[in-house]
Amino acid sequence: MIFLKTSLSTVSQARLWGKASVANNNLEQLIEFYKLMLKIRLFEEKIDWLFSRGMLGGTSHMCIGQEAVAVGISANLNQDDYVISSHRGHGHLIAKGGEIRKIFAELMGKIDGYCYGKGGTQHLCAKEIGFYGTNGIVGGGIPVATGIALSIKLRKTRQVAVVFFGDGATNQGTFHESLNIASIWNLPILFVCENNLYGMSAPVGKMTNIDDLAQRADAYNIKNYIVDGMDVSGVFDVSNEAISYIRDRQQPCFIEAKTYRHCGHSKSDPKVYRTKDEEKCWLEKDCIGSLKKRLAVAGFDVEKMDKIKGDIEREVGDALKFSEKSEFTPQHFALEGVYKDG
Ligand SMILES: Cc1ncc(C[n+]2csc(CCOP(=O)(O)OP(=O)(O)O)c2C)c(N)n1
Repeated sequence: MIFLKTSLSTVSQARLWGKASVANNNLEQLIEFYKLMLKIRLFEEKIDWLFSRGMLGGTSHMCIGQEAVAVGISANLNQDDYVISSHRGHGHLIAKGGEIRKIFAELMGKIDGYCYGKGGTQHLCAKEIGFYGTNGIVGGGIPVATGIALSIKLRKTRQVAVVFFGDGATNQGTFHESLNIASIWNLPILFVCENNLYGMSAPVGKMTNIDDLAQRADAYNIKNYIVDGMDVSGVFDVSNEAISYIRDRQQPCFIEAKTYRHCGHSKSDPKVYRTKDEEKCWLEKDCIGSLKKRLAVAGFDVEKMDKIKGDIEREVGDALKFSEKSEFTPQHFALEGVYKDG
C-alpha cells in the first residue's frame, strides 16, 4: 500500500500503515531483503568491532537500524541507475551491489579499496555500479545528484538518479536549490530523506517547525510520499511507484522514510541526548527483527534463518581477511587520479 503526502504526524502512525504492504511482497523477495539487510548490519557491526580494537582509524557513521530504506529502494533500481549517498552510506553502497571486501579495504587505506584506500568511509565511490559517492558534507550529495539527473535528461535515457540524505540536510540551501531546479526542469531524480529523528544530537522537532519533512517537497510542487522506514516491503512498494513515475513522466519525486539509527551519530557518540525508553521502543520496531518475525509467521523456519546468518558471518569474515591481506596504498598514489584533464 502506498501513501501519498498526508497529514501524518507521528511515527507510530507510519508504522501501522507500512504493515499493510507486506502482503504485496512474496516470500522469496522478503528473504532476499532479509539477507541483504543482515549483510549490511553484520558488516557494520564488524566495523564497530574493528574500531573498538583500534584496528581502524578516523571515524565512521553506521546505518544500523536504517537498512530497510537502502534495501527497499535499491531493489527497484537497475545497475545503470545512479545512487548518491551521504556520510552514512555503507548500506546504500552494499544495496546497490557494492562488495564488502572492497569497502573494508577502503576503510583500512588499502590498495584494493574502492578508491585505492584514499577516500575512506565518506568518499566511497563505485562508478561501475552507478554509485557516485558517499559525501561528508551534509547536503553535499544533493546538487551532485541533481546534476546527474540533468545529464540523464540530456542523454534521453530512462535512468534515474537517487539521492539519500538525512533530516538535517533538509535545512541546507543545497537541498532547497536542488528541489527547485529539479522541479522546474523536470529532472528524473528521487530525493530520499532518511528521517532518523536526529542530526547529530539535534532532534528534528527542534530544528524544523513542521510535522513531516515531505511537506517541503510540496513547496516545489514535487510529488511526495511518507513511509515507515522500518518496513522494507513498504519502502519497496512506495519507491516502486515513485521510480516508475519518475521514469515514465520524467519528473522528480520525494520520499520521507521515518526511521531510527540504533547506534550513535558516529563511533564516539554516547547518545546522552535520547532516552533508553525511546531506544528500546525503536529497537522493538527494528527492520531486521520485525522481518524475521514476519518470515517465521509465513512459515520460513528458524534453522534456515540461522543458516543465512552463519553464511553472511562467514562472508564478512572472508571479506575482512581479504582486506587485511591487501597492501597499504603506496604514498605516490596520493597525487594520482585527483585531477582529470579535458
Ligand atoms: C555542511 C556541514 N555542516 C555540518 C557538518 C557536521 N555534521 C556531520 S553529520 C551532521 C548531522 C547530519 O544529520 P542528518 O542530515 O540528519 O543525517 P544523519 O546523520 O542523521 O544521517 C553534521 C551536522 C557537516 N559534515 N557538513
